[in-house]
Amino acid sequence: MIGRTAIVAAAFMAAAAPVAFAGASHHGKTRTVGVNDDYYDPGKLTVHVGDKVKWVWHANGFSLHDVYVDSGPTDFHSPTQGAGSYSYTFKKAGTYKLYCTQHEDDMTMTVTVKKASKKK
Ligand SMILES: [Cu+2]
Repeated sequence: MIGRTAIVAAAFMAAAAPVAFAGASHHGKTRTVGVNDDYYDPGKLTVHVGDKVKWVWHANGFSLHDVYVDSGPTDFHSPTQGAGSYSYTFKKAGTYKLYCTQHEDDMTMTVTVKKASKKK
């Protein structure tokens, strides 16, 4: 009888574990930011840890732009390009000040990353 109880307990834990994991994790969303001449649209964005931000170049192709972290919990940067897209999944909460190295005074944006929200 002890053996059987242990198996039932193990089966219960195996069944419960994925549910607990799903409750604690955040299913990431994707937010899109336009890269234009010479601004990001939107210039401010709030996301959660686990969310992906996809920057899509709408520039005319003659001007090159990129996405660089000026200050923030982590560094990342896109290639300098005239077209295409670049995606980054935020893993650390905090405030990221981003800029384009080609237009550094004019072309900036702020991404606020909040801790992953728990699903109800
Ligand atoms: Cu630029």
